Amino acid sequence: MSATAKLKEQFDAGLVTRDDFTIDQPLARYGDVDHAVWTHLYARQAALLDGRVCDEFLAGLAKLGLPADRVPSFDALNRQLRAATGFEVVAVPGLVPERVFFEHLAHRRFPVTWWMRRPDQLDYLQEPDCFHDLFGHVPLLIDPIFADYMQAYGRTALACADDPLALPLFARLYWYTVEFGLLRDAASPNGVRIYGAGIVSSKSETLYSQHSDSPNRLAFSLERVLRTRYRIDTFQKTYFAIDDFRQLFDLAQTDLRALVAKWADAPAYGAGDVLPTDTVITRGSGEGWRSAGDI
Ligand code: HBI
Ligand code: FE
Repeated sequence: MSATAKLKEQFDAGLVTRDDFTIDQPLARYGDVDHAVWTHLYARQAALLDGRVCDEFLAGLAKLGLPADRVPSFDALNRQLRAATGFEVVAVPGLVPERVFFEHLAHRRFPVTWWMRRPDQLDYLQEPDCFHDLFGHVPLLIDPIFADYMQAYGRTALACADDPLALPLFARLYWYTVEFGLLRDAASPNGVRIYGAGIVSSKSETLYSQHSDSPNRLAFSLERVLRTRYRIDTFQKTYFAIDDFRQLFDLAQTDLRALVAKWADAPAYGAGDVLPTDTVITRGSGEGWRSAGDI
């Protein structure tokens, strides 16, 4: 559903959306089913992530104090978040236009979809819902280094938001770090731990990204990621693993604009490609991959 159609749906539902696409979180609209879906997903992921997700996520989750048994109030969690890194969560109807998204990140605001998925969407939904955004993304915004990266990413992407050739490269960087990033950890299965929100909020991708023989796991390289297509309809064919969050912060200090301009019209690599120059942590079998559909 397009952002405009979603806005109309929200307007028709009596939810007034401001110019920056934010709304007041309609706490009264959460029913017992919404709270039950949150409770189920929270319990499932919290149990699964222990020992698989990075320490910074668990520390952030503990510090945020997200309730396990009901959809959280954004105002309540913003008190912890603001005090920690100056970030705050703002409620939105769903995916917002890129420029709006970058503008919020540049000002330490993270857009969180207000509605919860239905019970029949527990294992997959295309558009991020409140659980994906809040449980998947927000605990890491408590980490000062990760928060700095998110703001630096937003600022640079905003500066390039009018360049249609640059946008896909910023989307790839976000996809292979914030959404599906891994951390190198020799003591963990396949030498990786999880930090990307798209993995953290998904039972099946939590298991697949760390344990499956199918995907490639490669050491993160900024220029490689800027040139690599990705999947939005299946598990990732390739995951990129950073050494630590300082590596993300440092890349945001490089001249990202110049790098994006350098590669903006270069041919992109396929989502499952492995190059001779790659540092391969594990080379995937490719089992179950679909050829068409790389974004
Ligand atoms: N809007 N609400 C919302 N959440 C996102 O994650 C989001 C978005 N709009 C655009 C967008 N992400 C992409 O541009 C990023 O993935 C780069
Ligand atoms: Fe997300």
